[in-house]
Amino acid sequence: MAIQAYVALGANLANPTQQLDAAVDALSALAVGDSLRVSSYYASKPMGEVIQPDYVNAVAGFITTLEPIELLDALQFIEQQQGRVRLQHWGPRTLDLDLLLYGQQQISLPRLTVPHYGMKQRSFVLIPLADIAPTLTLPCNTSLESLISVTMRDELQKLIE
Ligand code: A4P
Ligand code: MG
Repeated sequence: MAIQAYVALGANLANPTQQLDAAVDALSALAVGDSLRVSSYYASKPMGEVIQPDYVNAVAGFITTLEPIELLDALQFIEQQQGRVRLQHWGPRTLDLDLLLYGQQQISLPRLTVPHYGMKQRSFVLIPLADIAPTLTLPCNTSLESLISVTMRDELQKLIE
């Protein structure tokens, strides 16, 4: 079955934009036909207490025939292939690919929770998602538009259209 999936991309390397470009290339191989859509890239301040560089975030949407766990495996493979840059031994992972939505399915497995647990609160997820899916409604019946507040736009800086 063909399902519309959305994936959040995040990186905070010295050159995270290249990281996202490489991830987008890899994601295009998972997409049915030319169904891949990619949002603008946005710079965002790190969420959370950890002191770390600013992020570049984006969202990609595509139609896939992979089952949810197969898709998660594919995303984790891309993280491993292109995400990990060994600046130091046991250094941090610098590409994050989160499965936001898998059609209208709600999934609760040990390895996979969909919709992604943080997506409704995160400007760096909601705003790029709205670039490619402005009229989207989440499985909980909430419209994407209603989750986006005015101040969220101020938290992001658009880098690339
Ligand atoms: N997992 C469960 N559900 C999912 C899902 N829907 N998509 C499991 C992907 N993975 C899912 O993830 C840990 C485990 O979650 C996986 O093994 C998978 O089985 P991870 O990517 O290895 O670890 P993580 O990303 O460090 O943890 P987590 O909780 O996903 O972190 P977050 O919440 O993604 O936060 N600030 C800005 N501005 N921009 C960012 O992108 N990202 C983070 C990471 C922190 N601050 C940020 C950003
Ligand atoms: Mg993650």
